[in-house]
Amino acid sequence: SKECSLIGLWQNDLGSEMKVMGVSSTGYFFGTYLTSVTSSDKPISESPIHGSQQMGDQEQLTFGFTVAWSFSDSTTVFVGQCFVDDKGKETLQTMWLLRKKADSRQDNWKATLVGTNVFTRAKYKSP
Ligand code: B9F
Repeated sequence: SKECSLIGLWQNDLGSEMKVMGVSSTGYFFGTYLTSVTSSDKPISESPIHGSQQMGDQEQLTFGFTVAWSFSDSTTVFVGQCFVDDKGKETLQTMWLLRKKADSRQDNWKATLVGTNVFTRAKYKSP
């Protein structure tokens, strides 16, 4: 059937990789996120993700998760929905908000970025 599970390795349109390692009976899930892009000088490293998914309709489930970047002081939240096409191909349509650390309250207005990402399943690559 056309069920969607978040568990596994996903790659988005930027080339970032998300690995969902487990989903609990309450819909809590966790894993790691390796972004392909950054704009800081610091090297990129894997960051933990923590999320929540609806446990009902597995075909078009909605979810959200947070990435607290391990290599910077910013945080991104994603919300999305899984869609499965006729051939069983799963896509995750998401929107994200990235909160940068503002140095002062006067800089608060420019501290949030917004965007979209589409994720599809990736093959596991050996390290
Ligand atoms: O690039 C971000 C970062 C934070 C402080 C310096 C660099 C952290 C990684 C964010 C990755 C985003 C994209 N990757 C992805 O898969 S999350 C949404 C996009 N989807 C740049 C300067 C200050 C803030 C951002 Fe920074």
